[in-house]
Amino acid sequence: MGVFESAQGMFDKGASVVKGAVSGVAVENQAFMRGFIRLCSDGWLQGWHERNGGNVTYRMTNAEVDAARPFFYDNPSSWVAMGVQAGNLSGAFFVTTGAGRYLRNVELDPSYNVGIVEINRTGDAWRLVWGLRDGGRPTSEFASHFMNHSVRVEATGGACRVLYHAHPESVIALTKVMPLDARTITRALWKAMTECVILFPAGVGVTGTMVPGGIDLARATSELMKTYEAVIWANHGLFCSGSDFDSAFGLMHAIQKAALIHGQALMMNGGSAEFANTISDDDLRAIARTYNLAVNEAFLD
Ligand code: 2HA
Ligand code: ZN
Repeated sequence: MGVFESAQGMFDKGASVVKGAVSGVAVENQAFMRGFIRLCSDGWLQGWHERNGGNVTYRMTNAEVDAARPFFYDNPSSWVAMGVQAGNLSGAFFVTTGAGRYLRNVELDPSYNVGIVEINRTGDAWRLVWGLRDGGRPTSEFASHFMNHSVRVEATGGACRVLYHAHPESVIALTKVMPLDARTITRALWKAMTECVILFPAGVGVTGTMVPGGIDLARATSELMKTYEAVIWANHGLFCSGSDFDSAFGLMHAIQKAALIHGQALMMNGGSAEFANTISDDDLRAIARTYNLAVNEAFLD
């Protein structure tokens, strides 16, 4: 099929709004949205998204905005103040999951469960330009995502585009039994398997138990995200960043797996973390040297 797909064809593929004179590939079929949808489905299949648990945001490129713009609403929503401000995200466009909507359902009906929001010039309000049909709003954690995009854009020279929050059970379980400090938890995760220090050499940040969707959680996370690519929310879940969907999903997957291994080893070992065979600090240093990693030295003995 050529560039001018028939209106019926677009509906068959799940397109939301087919405007009279619009041409081009429906938003649902554009590569960035397919990547977003796949991450949601993969997270659901991992078991990390009970009910409406978890949320995802993606900062679009200018070319992606241009390709999606013909499908934007003729009348966007009015501006909604976020209560937080970030000058470096002025005019940005984000794909976001919807408050109260289920990641499990994203694949079935993207334009109901996912939206595109535009950020205003002052960087303190959003408006809906696509999707989240029937009165949807961005995720309850949008202020958190927004502040953290601002921090990660700064920390990565603009490379970070994806923030992904999930409820991976082994990570949550670890926060019930371990001291809630980044050094202790990072060391346990690094020592779970040799890949971990390669995947998150800066380590993982940790917050205490906080109100979900609250501004305090947003602020605490964004302070930690200046240093870490991922932050564990005690008794809640994990917040990961990445330059693309694969890296954000991969980081979530790796940290969850490391937490699972650590928890299983503890159980097999009668609750003791004195394992017969572990990864020593010298092993971690050797990996860091070999792979030229900027490992967080403060977390090594
Ligand atoms: O989106 O996971 O933290 C629902 C949540 C809130
Ligand atoms: Zn959550």
